[in-house]
Amino acid sequence: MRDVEESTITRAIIRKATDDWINLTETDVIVVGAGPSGLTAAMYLAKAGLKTVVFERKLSFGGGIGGGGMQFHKLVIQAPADKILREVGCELESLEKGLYVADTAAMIAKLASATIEAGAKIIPGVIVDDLIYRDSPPRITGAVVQWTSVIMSGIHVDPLGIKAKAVIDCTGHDAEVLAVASRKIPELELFIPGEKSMWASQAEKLTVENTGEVCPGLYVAGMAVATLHQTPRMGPIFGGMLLSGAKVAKLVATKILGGKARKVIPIDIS
Ligand code: 48F
Repeated sequence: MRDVEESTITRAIIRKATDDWINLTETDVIVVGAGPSGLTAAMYLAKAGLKTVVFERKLSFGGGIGGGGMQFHKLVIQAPADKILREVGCELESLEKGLYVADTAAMIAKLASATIEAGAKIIPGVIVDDLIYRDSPPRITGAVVQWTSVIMSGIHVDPLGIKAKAVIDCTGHDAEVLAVASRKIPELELFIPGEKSMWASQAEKLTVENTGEVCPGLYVAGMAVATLHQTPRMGPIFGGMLLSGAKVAKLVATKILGGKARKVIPIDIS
C-alpha cells in the first residue's frame, strides 16, 4: 500500500472542501434537508440544470425514510410516484394495483445516489438555522448555515451566509426554516399552525396540492407543507413526499429558468 503523509491527507481535505464551499457561496437553489422530498427536489433541480446544494443536519441521508413504519424497514409507495423510484433504480414489490412496497435502505441509497449523480451537492453535518432577507418587497435571498456540531455544543459561533435564488424548506414535521421565517421576519406574516392527525390519503393529496412558494425566494415541500397548511399527517406512505419534491423542483426551475428549464420529471405534476 502507498505511503502517505498525514499532512497530505489534511491538505487534500481542507483544500477540496473549501473549493466546494467557495463555489457554493452563490448558488441557484438551497434545499434544506436530505429526506425524501429534499432528495427528490434536488435531483430534479440538478437535472433541470440548476446549481443545487442540500444542507443536511445529520451525517446521514434519508430523513424519515430510514425509520420505515415504526422501524419496520419497509415503506409503502403509491402510483404515480413509483415512477420516480423506478427511475432511480429502486426495486419495488407489488402489493396490489398501483400500490408498492420499498425497502428503506434501498430507497435511501438509490435516491441519494441519483441525486448526487444528477449533479446536486449534498453537505452533511450542516444546519440551516436562519435566512438572509431583503425588504421592499420582503424576500428571501439565501440561508444562514452552521456546523451541527457547533449548535450541539451550545457555544456561540457566528454562522455564514449563502446566497441563493431559492431556498426550499424540506425539513419535515418541524418546518424549521418556515418557523425561523415566521419568528424573525414578521413582515412575511407567516403563521405555522402545525399538522393535523393522521388521514393518509387526504394528507398525501393535500401535501402535493399545497407544495409551492411561501414568499418570494422561499418554497416548501414534503411534510413541512402539512405543518404550514394544517393538513393531516400520512404515516409511512411516501408517494406524496416524492411528488411534492418533484413539484417544487418544477416550480423553482420554471421560476429561475423560464422556458429554458429542461423537462426532466417523468410524471405530469400540476
Ligand atoms: O423528516 P424528513 O424525512 O422530511 P420529508 O422529506 O419527509 C417526511 C417523511 O420522512 C415522514 C412522513 C411522510 O410519510 O411523515 O416523516 O418532508 O427529512 C427532513 C430532513 O431534514 C433535516 C433532517 O435531519 C432530515 O434529514 N433537517 C431538519 N431541519 C434541518 C435539517 C435544518 N434546520 N437544517 C438542515 N437539515
